[in-house]
Amino acid sequence: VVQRFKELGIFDNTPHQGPNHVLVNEYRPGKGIMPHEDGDAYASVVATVSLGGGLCLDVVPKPGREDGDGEDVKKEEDEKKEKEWGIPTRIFQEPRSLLITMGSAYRELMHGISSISIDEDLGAETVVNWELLGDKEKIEAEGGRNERGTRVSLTYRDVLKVSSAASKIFGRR
Ligand SMILES: O=C(O)CCC(=O)C(=O)O
Repeated sequence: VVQRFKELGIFDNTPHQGPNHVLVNEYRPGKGIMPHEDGDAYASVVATVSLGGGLCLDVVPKPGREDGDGEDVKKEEDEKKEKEWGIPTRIFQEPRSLLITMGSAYRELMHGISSISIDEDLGAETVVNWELLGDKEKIEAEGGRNERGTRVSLTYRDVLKVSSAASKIFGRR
């Protein structure tokens, strides 16, 4: 996998020019993860390999800063960008697919997975990567539904600060 990343140049511009961290997550049907951002500990590139079942990744805006009354206040500029990007949206993560999240998609948006067993209403209007899917026919045959199986995701990242204790043990920085 890492060799393929190199060929594709995914991590060419990150400090270690390759992933030094991989997180394995398992999602059984009905299990998800709250919308979040991945933060500053990593370079702003994530490569996600999906195995097993497919599911939708929800892509949502970051909340605005709160004003004194606890109301969300958003910059007009942010709202304009979100409109232009069609946010909120969904990315269907097919089995054996690779999703690369980088740049403003990494820094300016949040992602999460709904805790549901079936993704519904899947189609060109509601899934941003619809045209890129390898097997949309399968979803179409199910009437725009995806019954989730167990999905295992591998998320590869470049951790910016590798501790010197770890580098003594693993012999790498
Ligand atoms: O499994 C995924 O595709 C998302 C994982 C995730 O959001 C994370 O590890 O931060």
